Amino acid sequence: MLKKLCRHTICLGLSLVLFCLDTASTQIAKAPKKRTGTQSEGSLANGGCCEDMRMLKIQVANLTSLLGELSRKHESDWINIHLKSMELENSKKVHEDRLLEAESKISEMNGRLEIMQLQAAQTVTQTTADAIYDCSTLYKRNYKISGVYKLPKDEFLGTPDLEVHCDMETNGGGWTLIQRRKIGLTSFNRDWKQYKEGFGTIRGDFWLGNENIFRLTRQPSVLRIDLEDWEGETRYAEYGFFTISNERNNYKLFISNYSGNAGGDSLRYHNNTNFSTKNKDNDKCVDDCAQLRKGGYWYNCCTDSNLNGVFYRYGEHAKSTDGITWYGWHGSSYSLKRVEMKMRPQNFVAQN
Ligand SMILES: [Ca+2]
Repeated sequence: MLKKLCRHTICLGLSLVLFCLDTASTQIAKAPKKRTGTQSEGSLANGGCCEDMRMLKIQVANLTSLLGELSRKHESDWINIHLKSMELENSKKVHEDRLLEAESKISEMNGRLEIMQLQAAQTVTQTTADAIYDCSTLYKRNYKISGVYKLPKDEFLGTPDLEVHCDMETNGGGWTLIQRRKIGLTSFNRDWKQYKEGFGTIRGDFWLGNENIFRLTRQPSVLRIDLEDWEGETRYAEYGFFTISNERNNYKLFISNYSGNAGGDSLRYHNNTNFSTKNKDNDKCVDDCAQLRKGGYWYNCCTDSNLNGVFYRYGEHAKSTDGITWYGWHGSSYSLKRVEMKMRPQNFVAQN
């Protein structure tokens, strides 16, 4: 019938051709519908269980998709947390780097200053005949910046060269430091030989050495002790007369003429006593004070101050009697944060 109709359309116009094509496409479209109908009739013939099966399959598919969604959400939450922690870690590192950079710049500047001071001190000795005996001599030569200097070897006095730390500011300046506690990494529980020769680092914590101190006190000297506690308060004690004897007399201490605001003269108790270390008990006690107080010092029986004791940090500083103590200010079990012992000649005159 289609063929017949199409034969007629050859003689008809273009509009009838279109009609023919339209009819044909309708016929073609109908064909698959018929096939589908036949198939579904076949499936229905299998009974009602298939409907349950279909529902179950749908439920399983739904649950699977729900599980997938949950797992994706979980994963994305975890990734977010991980990213945030990485972000925090990075910003912490940036801050740390900046801090390190600042610290290294400061230390570099300090290093340059120290080199300039050393060069200046060396130049002085090359151009003058007078010995550079201590920091007060340097001060008189117009070196008024606090820091590390090198005292040159002196053939006439028979003294070796020596690195010293000069305080050119406190109460007129000109001070040669003989001891400092401020960082706490250097142990002061040392033997006789180490206390004799000196130990530690001149830029940090150190003991200048009993032999050097003895040499420096051969001219009439003043001793000054600067103290700082963990609250940032400072005190000082000054002795208008200070000297120590030689090694044969156990570097015995002589001090007098106290002045200051340190709450009391906590070095007087140690006046006229020998120096003791952990391997040399020269104290006035049946006990071994150097062993008990863990330092080298002019121990009596045993202490009213223990400036070479154990460095305790904040929080640990008020528990032991072997700390860096000054009884007149904070008692027998408060370890100080910072100490400087320094000396200069009695005839020192501060300049403006
Ligand atoms: Ca003893």
